[in-house]
Amino acid sequence: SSAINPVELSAWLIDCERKADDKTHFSVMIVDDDEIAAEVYAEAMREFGMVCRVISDVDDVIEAIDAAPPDIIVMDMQMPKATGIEVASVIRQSRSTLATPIVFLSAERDLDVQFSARSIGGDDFISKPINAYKLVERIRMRATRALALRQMMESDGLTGLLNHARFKDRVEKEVERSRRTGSPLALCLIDIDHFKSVNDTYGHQLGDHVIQVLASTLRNSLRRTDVIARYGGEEFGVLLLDTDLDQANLVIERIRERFSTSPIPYEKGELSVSFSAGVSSWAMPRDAASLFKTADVALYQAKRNGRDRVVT
Ligand code: GH3
Ligand code: MG
Ligand code: MG
Ligand code: MG
Repeated sequence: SSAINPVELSAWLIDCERKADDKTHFSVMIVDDDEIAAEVYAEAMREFGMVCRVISDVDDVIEAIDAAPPDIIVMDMQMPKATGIEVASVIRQSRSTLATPIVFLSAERDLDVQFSARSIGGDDFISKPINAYKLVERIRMRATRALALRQMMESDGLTGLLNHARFKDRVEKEVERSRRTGSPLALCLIDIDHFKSVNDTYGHQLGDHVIQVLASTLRNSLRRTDVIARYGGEEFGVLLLDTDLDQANLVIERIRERFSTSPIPYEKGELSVSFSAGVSSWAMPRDAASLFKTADVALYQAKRNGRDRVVT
């Protein structure tokens, strides 16, 4: 994996900010004891398509965040039960909100207070009063940046797919969910066949290109709700929601057929590549670990049986 170049990163972030629509669907939480004033800001945000909640009692903040984690938090400084800085410090302690941007909104002009707001991890400090639309713009920029960063942290650099760690998290979450709802879930592990010889014969660059082609084949063939990841070097993971083993087998088989019969053009000709896949469904195993184990065994069997096939 390559290191992040700070210059490229900031150029890319600026680009993201430019591309962001006027109508964005960020979810914003405003924490402010002055509910009436906060609602004025909230209304302006809603006009721009944001989903906005006002929490006026600091005792409700953590519960509200757990119920629906916001993309960004706007925090008043002076509140009767606790200061905004105190509430923010608590929010910063939880792993799930560690990176959620917190924008302080305050009439406080004391530089020391502004400094402590920054030092506990505040992302911005905005002085009240501020025009509601100016506030919306500041919030939109902060949230866009934070979402773009998060997306980059969670995705694989070569393909833009989810990376290994995030994929495992998602599978665990979805297994939990389907355990509750009873809806089926299928996991598929895909490994490109004889990829070493692709690299050896055609070079690493074309190897990388093959990985990208398979990534877009998967993206174009699956539903938006399905979860696709680059699981390892030339290995992919696919989580099919609301899909049982038979359906998953059909879906992956169709993709296998399409991929292995569509040679990949390159400057000197065409290159035929295939993959093997192992599929498991959650109805058999009881947790994410055994879901992975079963799919892995099936993949191994697909390789043993001659590759270019799907085994359930
Ligand atoms: P098999 O059919 O048994 O899977 O054979 P294989 O050659 O694909 O074997 P294996 O899965 O063990 O080898 C994977 C190879 O993929 C090894 C590694 O050099 C190569 N590889 C891993 N990541 C990348 C990558 O990001 N780019 C390129 N070009 N090659 C990669
Ligand atoms: Mg206040
Ligand atoms: Mg492999
Ligand atoms: Mg391989």
